[in-house]
Amino acid sequence: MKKIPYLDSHTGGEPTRLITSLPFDLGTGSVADKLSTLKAHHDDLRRTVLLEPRGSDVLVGAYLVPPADPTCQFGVIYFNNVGYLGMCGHGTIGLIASLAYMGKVTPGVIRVETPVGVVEATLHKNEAGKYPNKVSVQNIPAYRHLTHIPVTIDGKTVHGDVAWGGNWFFLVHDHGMDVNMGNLEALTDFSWRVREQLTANGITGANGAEIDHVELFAPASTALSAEPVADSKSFVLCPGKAYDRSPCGTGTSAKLACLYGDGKLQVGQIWKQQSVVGSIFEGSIQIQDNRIIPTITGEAWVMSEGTILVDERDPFGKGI
Ligand code: PYC
Repeated sequence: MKKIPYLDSHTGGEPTRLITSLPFDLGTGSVADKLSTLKAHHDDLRRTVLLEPRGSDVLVGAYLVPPADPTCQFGVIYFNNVGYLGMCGHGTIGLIASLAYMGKVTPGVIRVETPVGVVEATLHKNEAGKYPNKVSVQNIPAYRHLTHIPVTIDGKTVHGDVAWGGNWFFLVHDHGMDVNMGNLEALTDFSWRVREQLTANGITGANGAEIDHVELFAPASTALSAEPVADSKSFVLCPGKAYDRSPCGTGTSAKLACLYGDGKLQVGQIWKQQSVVGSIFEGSIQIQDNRIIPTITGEAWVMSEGTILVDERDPFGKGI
């Protein structure tokens, strides 16, 4: 029986399953190189860890791997029900809070190598006796690639921007849909069809990269005071057709780049992004060498730890 320990957390409702030790060696290359090896030779572990009957489409996984960059303390590779992510904002907040729970990090700055670059997490102090769980992630540079691109669904044309925040996003405002929990099926169906249209029309990120996340924006919910609790609310559809329960860290980074491009966000200004389930990330940007560097802040909560057991006789042991 193969045994793989894991620790589950959630960040604003979106889960992250952390695997801290891999049952094989990925060599000494960069984290991007390690991802290539995983894809080529070990994809069955991703399926084992995340897919039904053990997991579900909603889960995002994180492999902790040794970094090649000597300035980094950790390396990480994120994955989901259909493949691998470049970066993951909610996952990095979950990773750092999980490492804090395990006693592997203390408040301060922690540099993490991902397949798309180095991110710098700041673990904030917490009250005595509680593991620190609030994390700010300074992401890799974000940018807008294309602006106001039309896509037609059932005769209705909507427009979106194509932006990079560690993954590729199509950000739509003029969809006219209710972004709330009672409308999840319609939001999912619409976003999926947008994604299909992007593919059909050859609309891609830079260098032909597939746009595999769709974000629908709407005004944020209001508090009892009738004031909005955030600057915006979003529904984010992930590559494997599950929606992000969190406001999506890489998606918020892409949004910040677009806002800055439109002159609607100043350097250092806080932008509060609410998810469809109501959780909130705070984001801001800095400009370094003419590049937009987003920082996303949120909280994660560890919620279960255990051991994955893989019985070689189990026909569904490596996922359905
Ligand atoms: O928080 O960046 C994120 C993310 C990507 C996919 C799911 N969450």
